[in-house]
Amino acid sequence: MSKFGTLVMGPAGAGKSTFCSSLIQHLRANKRSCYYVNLDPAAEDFAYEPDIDIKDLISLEDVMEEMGLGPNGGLIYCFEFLLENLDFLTEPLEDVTEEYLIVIDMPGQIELYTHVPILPTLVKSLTRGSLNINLCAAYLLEATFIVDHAKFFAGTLSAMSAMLMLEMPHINILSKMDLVKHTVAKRELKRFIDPDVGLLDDDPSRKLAFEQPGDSADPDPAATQNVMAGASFQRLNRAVAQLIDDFSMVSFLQLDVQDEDSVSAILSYIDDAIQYHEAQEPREPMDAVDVDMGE
Ligand SMILES: Nc1nc2c(ncn2[C@@H]2O[C@H](COP(=O)(O)OP(=O)(O)OP(=O)(O)O)[C@@H](O)[C@H]2O)c(=O)[nH]1
Ligand SMILES: [Mg+2]
Repeated sequence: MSKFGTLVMGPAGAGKSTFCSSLIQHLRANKRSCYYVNLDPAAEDFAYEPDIDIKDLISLEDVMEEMGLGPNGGLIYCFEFLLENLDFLTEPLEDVTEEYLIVIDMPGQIELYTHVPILPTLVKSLTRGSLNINLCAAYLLEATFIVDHAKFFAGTLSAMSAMLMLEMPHINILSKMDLVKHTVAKRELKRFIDPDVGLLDDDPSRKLAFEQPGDSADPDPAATQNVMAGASFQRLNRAVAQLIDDFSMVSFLQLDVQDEDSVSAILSYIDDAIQYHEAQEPREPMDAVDVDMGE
């Protein structure tokens, strides 16, 4: 029996929990079963009650109080504790059947995705062994990041870092599109959907020091005036952006949680990535709809 799921990740406040709720709402409206797992030990309020909540194992508040740790160290402690007590997560998941979509809501601390090897271990235990869940990562980045082009590339890099670290099917999502769709032209938006390095040159908020009159064609990044003017930093930024652009490693889907079609489109990408529909039993038309046959 196969199992299917999505791991919803991204920086703090990117809209992960909101996306999980709208995904669950959409699944329910379409008579699909879903199994909601909260792995954020600091999360308090839920639109839908989680089927598994890490807080029943360990809460960030208790860890911070008892271990004298801050929020980030506390979170790492919670995940290490979860890895030592994986049965808490894996045992209930054993019974989840193939028609379910397992929706896993992750915390927003970025170091979890980039610095520490906790997540790859967790993902391996979910995707291999007896559970063998077909899992797709959904990495959310806030659309408002596009206001500052360098910040957008930094966010893109964090998405890429998670993608390379986890080695699993992965989609990137620009969330909160409602906040930018009336201010950014469609043509301009396209350059963020498939990130284009030229964005760094066009950023009105950051004038490129290299392009000041009198600069030589190939300035020395180590020269004091270039370092002081931020020119070396700009050059590094551009090299990193060029790498993302050259390899077409990252592209984004657009999410507007208020728009049912947008949530539905993202779900279809997830379904494709995990081959959800291929594993479902064909249903008789009569199963799907209750038909009143009359007397
Ligand atoms: N305008 C708008 N606001 C949103 C959207 N999605 C989330 N928000 C708001 O953004 C804030 C953060 O949303 P969450 O869903 O809690 O984000 P999160 O990624 O789960 O946050 P953490 O778990 O704390 O990392 C909340 O105030 C939401 O109401 C969206 O699509 N549009
Ligand atoms: Mg959340």
